[in-house]
Amino acid sequence: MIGCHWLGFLFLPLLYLSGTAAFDESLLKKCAQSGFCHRNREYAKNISETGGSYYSIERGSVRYDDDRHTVTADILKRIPRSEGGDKIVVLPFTLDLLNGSQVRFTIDEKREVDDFSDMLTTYRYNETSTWCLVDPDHLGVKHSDSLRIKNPSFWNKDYISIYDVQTDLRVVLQLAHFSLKVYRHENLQVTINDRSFLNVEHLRSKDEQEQNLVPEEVKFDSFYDSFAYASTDSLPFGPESVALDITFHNYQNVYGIPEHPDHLKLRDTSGGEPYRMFNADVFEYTVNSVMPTYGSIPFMVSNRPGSSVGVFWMNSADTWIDIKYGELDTGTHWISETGIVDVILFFEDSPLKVTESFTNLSGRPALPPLSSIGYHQCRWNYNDATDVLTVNSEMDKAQMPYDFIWLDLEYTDNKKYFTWKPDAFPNPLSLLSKLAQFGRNMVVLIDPHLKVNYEISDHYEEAGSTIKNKHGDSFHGQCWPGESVWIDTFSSKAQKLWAGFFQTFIEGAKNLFIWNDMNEPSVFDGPETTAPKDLIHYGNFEHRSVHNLYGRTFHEATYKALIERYVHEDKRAFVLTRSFFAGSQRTAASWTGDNAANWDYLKISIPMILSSNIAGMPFIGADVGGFSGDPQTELLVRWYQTGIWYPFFRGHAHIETKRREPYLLPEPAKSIVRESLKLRYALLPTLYTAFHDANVSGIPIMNPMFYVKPNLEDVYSIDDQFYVGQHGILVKPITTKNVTKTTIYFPPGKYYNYHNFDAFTLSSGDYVSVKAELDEIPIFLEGGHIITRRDRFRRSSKLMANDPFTLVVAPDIDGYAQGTLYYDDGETFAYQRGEYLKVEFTFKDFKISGKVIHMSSKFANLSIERIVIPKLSSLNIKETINVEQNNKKWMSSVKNAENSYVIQNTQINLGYPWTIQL
Ligand code: MIG
Repeated sequence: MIGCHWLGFLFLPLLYLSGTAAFDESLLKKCAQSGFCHRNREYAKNISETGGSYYSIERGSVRYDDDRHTVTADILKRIPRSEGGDKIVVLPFTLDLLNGSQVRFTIDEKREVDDFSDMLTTYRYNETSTWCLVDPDHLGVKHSDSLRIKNPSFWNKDYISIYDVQTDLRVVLQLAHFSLKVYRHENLQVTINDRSFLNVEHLRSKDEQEQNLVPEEVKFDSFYDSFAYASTDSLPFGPESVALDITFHNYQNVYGIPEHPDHLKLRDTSGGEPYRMFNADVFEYTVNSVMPTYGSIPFMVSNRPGSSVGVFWMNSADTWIDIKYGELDTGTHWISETGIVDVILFFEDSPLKVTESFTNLSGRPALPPLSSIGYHQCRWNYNDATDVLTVNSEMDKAQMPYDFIWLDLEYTDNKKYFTWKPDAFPNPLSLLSKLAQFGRNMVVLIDPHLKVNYEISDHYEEAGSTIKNKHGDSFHGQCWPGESVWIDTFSSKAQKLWAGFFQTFIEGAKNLFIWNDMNEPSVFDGPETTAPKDLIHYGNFEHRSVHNLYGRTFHEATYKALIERYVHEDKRAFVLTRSFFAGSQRTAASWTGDNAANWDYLKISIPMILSSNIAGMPFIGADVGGFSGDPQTELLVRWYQTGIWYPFFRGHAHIETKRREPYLLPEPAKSIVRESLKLRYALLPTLYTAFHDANVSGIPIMNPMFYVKPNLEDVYSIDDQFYVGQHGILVKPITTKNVTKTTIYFPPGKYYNYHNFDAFTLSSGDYVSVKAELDEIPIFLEGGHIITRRDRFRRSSKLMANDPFTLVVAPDIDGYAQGTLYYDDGETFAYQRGEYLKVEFTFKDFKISGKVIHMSSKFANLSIERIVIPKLSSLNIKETINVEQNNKKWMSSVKNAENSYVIQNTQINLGYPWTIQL
């Protein structure tokens, strides 16, 4: 076996050199090779045939807690025995109604033995929710007055019903054959255990295996892992999966559960592989597949006109999900290797509300530094300080704005994090201060694997704060530095140590931020290129229980460390993480990992990013250009035209690729990309407002069509076009080679071509053919919105800080438009103390006006320099026009352009109300 591992390790670097995009799928398990996945699929198949039922609620155990409005009970699992009598396993169950519109239930196992292992706690890991929920003890306000529990004499009945008067939500718990049904407005939405797939593999010893199976169960790989790379897994608890089915009634689609390289609308998995959530290092992952990638958020959304539901499966173990679309209903089957069942169901009017409620519980995305939504220039690797400064000045020469330059792996001295390659980077502080002069920042890579025998790893091993192997010794494995140990960021001691190293790392630099790569974690000689599942974390639980959560604990430790480092400056931190889990949005940005320079990866980047956006993790992007391989010029141009819409926008390239910084492009490609970069920068105010919206309500930054038009069934499967924030910017980037036109689906309404204000109106939704030469990005403004721009070219976002704004008004059919602008210092947490500006703009009855929602004097003098308004049939503007503000009136000149008027040099102060009557 060891030999096999080493072979894998030796071949890996070769794999990285290969030019063709392909992931070696034999490295990862298929469901049929995964013990618990296979067992549960078989169980589901068999139970569907036999109609067997082994789970019921014991009536006498039901309690209702008046104060907490929690129902608790025991689910009994009955295993028929050949010698007669049933073996009974007790599964404690809880049911809560949260905020009137969320239903939480948990199923645990009462384990009779408490000394099953010397090394491990015996109970099932139940803390995933503590990580997932911002405030696990106070899940929002419960409408205590509006709750009614029906059938208080439930012991005579077959069911218990809980009803919330305010939200008209009814939860019905069936006792004899355990099931849970949720009705909203008396309309059945969701059933749990509709198909009887509930399966809790309770604790048993290998010797007792036979007596502990129900007839529909199979034994495959219960105590041994036959997958070649995983056969050393000791499986100390044997089989212990949890699984159940969730049926969405009258819903014909499901979305979410990132991250998979697949369409936005999830596929029917019957007859194929289930979607898997298992954070893994998947170089050149397979496009259009259900394979797992670097991050996972076990949150799913389903939508139909007028109502939406969400499912949050709070389990951080290896998890598979089967999906079956029926004629009316959608069935899902959730299978986790271990842990408990801990689920929150969401019931709302729209998908936007579902994501909002989800992030209310799981945390809102951080408001990042404004600069971090500018352009990031990265490459594996910028070789030395001169290289960095050359890229910096070439970008300037080419008039291409950017904000961050990145250093990948090779800046370190022998892959020892917190060190620098001495000859290449003799004076990092001076390099960083040079960049600071241009308002620019640097990100450097720091990973969770620490080379053995150097200062940092020694500290960790001495402190006992590395991940342990099954014998309780520090785990050693192979990664970039060779033999390495892994920081165990489940321990607060490990986190504190981490923060300490950042305090002294390039002391004095204020523009240094961090990239956490390889935190799935990637272990070259480990099973499925990750950590063995029987490693042990602080708290004495197996890695198996927390695998998908580990990456998050690491990037959070980094985030905290940066916050501490910059505490005097009160600075926000920027951390990029490759691995993520539910809750990662609170502290980090992410990207879709190792894609390749071909059109398939460009195309798939859009649904991948949309899926993360609806799952509360909006600050995400894909490597522009494609990580591995050399993009052709056309592809690179189209990728920039797409990338400017990614919430996280970074050009990146593999170490074996040719240089491809955008200034190296030949003309006209170079100028086209320059224009794209400038467009991104011009739209920063609108984007930053979308980031603010995400920060306060958790809503997506890049929105699927159905998030903006939830009642329009025509858009439910569209995932190659999207809206930017809630600002009426509709984009369909070109992701196909040799294309000069495309068709876009437009919902009913009035639209303006962003580039020339050509307007058209559709009374019903329709596909419209649109021109898209290489220098054209199809962008449209939907009538009803006012967006904000900054049109002056600067080298970085920081240098735009005092620039005036441009408003673009896009009236709807009724001549109405509205928009908001959020603005703050872009760097510190002062906004949390009220230092920000929020302004609302309205266009109504041919009057444009600005209303101040929140004003901090710091920003009062920012100004609007220009207002663009398309020509409307009944509008005839003269050469000058009156602006009114603060009881003063003055004239502004009006430029008569082809399809629009431009009110120029308006000299409006953003911080006070104003009006212009056209
Ligand atoms: O195993 O640091 O996904 O962006 O350039 C490769 C080198 C390690 C993987 C990341 C990629 C990065 C590369 N890293």
